[in-house]
Amino acid sequence: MWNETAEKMSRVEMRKLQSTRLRNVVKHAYHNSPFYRRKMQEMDITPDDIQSIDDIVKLPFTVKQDLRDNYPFGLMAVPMSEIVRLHASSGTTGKPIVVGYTRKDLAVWKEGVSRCLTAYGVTKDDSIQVSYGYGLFTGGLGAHDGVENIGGTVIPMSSGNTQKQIQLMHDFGAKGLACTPSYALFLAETIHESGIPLEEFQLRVGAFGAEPWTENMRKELEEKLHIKAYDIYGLTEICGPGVGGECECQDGTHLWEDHFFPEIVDPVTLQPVEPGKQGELVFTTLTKEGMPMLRYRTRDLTALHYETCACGRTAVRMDRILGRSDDMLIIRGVNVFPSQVEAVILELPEFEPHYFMIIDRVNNTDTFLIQVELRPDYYSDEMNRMLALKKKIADRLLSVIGIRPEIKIMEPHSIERSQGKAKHVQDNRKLL
Ligand code: DLL
Repeated sequence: MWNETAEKMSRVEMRKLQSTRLRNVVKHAYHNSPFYRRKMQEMDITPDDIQSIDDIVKLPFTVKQDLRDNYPFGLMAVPMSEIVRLHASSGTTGKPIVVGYTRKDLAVWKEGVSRCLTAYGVTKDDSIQVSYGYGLFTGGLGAHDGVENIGGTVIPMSSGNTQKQIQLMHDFGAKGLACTPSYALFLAETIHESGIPLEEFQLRVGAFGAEPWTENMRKELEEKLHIKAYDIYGLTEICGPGVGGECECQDGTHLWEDHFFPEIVDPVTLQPVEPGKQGELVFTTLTKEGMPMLRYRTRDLTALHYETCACGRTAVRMDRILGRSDDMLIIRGVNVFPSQVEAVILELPEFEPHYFMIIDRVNNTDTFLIQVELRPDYYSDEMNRMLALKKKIADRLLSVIGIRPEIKIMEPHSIERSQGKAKHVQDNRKLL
């Protein structure tokens, strides 16, 4: 373990540490962030009302719009002279959100990524190809710093230039690959097409995140690349990749809760839900200086488990992210997450893991089309066989998500490959 004390702390000790740190961060936010002071005054609370981690429920929530409203630097709680790095996330609409980090914030962030890498079995003897985008996106630089921090060798590729990625991964003998799962899939496909035998690569670990992915996608990547594929989770507002990561047990994503305190709340009532139950993930940064976040609503839907993991870590484990509440589609009244569609497509051997969903409204009725590529060995000129395959996938989707989509079987390679976060949905209804 990278930090055994923190990763294996007893739950009682952890609550104590979290209580001390919460008191400090609330004082810091109250005294140094006009935004939080106003919010707390509106709720008629002062830092004295926060004595232990149990008092966290008294604090106000923070949402993405608060960051937008205070663009660019309104939420900084230190003078700008203390900020050594800025990152930003554009989202699809409106102004970007901007996050500033002090030197200490960067150290905590690096530590989070280092804990993840160590949990995957990566050591200072390994080289890791970082194929997350570098720049304002936190993926590239975040993963980069984590690799350097454990003394490993970084290959700072950033995303894109896929042929060169393959060549250098091969020539430099990268042991690990850090990128989005969808880009990893594209890289796997490109390796296969290059004709270079997989045995000539030394890859054995993937650090995949930045977008929802399923267990079936994990299997696919592990088989196609002959690696162990691990989850890494994070978001710009909290620090970037390394808020948590999986361990060798691949049984939930450990969250580094000595720095980032997680809660699960009901997204409608905002009341806490019981451990193990699904809801919206909310984070409070316990040690952040530059831009502390109190009860930040991530919109990510998941559940938390507090039992000690088989690896010995006590750090809370998070289920795979089902999706974001704002990514949930309501089609003919049925709630559909793209991750559910992905799980079905990947469990059927006839189909490639490449799909695109188009939702529209015709004559006041929602239409739901899924384009999916067929594996070349299943291609046939016989109409009946193609119809049977369409029926098979539509039936399976009906039983899992409760709605029957129209299926369009696509030629190999016709669906656009992603080099960063994949885009799987086009909802034309939003344009109406
Ligand atoms: O995606 C940070 C990151 C970079 C994480 C590289 C992991 C690896 P944002 O662009 O702010 O930051 O997007 C954050 O992406 O709220 C989730 O919805 C989603 N997300 C991130 N990691 C995962 C994951 C980065 N492992 C948003 N599984 C989050 C599912 C994830 N969704």
